Amino acid sequence: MTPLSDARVRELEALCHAFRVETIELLHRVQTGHAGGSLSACEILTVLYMECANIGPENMDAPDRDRIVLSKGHGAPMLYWCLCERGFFPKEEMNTLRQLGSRLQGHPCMTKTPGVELSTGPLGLGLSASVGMACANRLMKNDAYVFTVLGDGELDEGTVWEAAMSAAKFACDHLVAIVDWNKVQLDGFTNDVMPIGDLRAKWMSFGWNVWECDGHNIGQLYECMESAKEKKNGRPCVILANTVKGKGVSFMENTNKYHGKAIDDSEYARAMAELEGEKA
Ligand SMILES: Cc1ncc(C[n+]2csc(CCOP(=O)(O)OP(=O)(O)O)c2C)c(N)n1
Ligand SMILES: [Mg+2]
Repeated sequence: MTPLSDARVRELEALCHAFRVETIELLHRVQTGHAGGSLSACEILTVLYMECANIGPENMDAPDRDRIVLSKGHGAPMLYWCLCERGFFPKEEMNTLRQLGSRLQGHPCMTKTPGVELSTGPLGLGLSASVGMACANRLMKNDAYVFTVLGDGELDEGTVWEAAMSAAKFACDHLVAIVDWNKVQLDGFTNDVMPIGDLRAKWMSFGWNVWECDGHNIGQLYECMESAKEKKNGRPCVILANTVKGKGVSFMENTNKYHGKAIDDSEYARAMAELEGEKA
């Protein structure tokens, strides 16, 4: 595997910075939406959509396209920025986020929103559906990958582990799960709500290949995703991406306070001053 060039890494970093600014502006303007989990998943979704997954408006109807499932559906704003960037719908439509009648609801809708592979929102469903997609691909002889992005709080759902066992049993080696491992969920720190133990050992014991990386490092994410695609030992793959909830805005980082809270005017001004300062 050839690593991404420095120039491409810098381009994607700039894109992620723009996504962060646009997310804060948008969520402040519409006074709704999940900031923390969107900022945390920014690089994961960007590297998937811009580099590692073979998916775009041009092949959306092709059965052998790769699929991306945002199982932590509340991260929808960041997913929508990536879909805009790939040309699935115009950027102006983002202003309709979470409005009545909009195609861009608070959680992704596969029947309304172009590019969305699975409707999500209720946590714990995405991996099961992804196992089904991976098995169907094999039956249909599609050499395609399914990438599924999960939250770490989402791992408290028992269905995730049922799906993990099934993926191993059915030898889904074209399935790549990515855990947005920010250590925080809606109600507080993940370890306080439900201690998850040794996450790496847990996935390995469920029969998965495991990678771990800095989930805000474009180059590392790319290398893990490409290695997972190349690995063919009959086991599904998981990438434990160490992230920071609210990444990029200091007072939103490492807290559940901005999980789903509307951004007020003074928070908006502080966040923008920080983000703009970073760019300069
Ligand atoms: C089945 C289910 N239970 C509860 C919720 C409410 N809820 C939405 S997000 C969330 C926390 C998710 O935490 P995590 O998976 O860590 O996401 P992130 O930190 O990336 O935002 C909860 C409990 C839900 N969407 N679905
Ligand atoms: Mg979390």
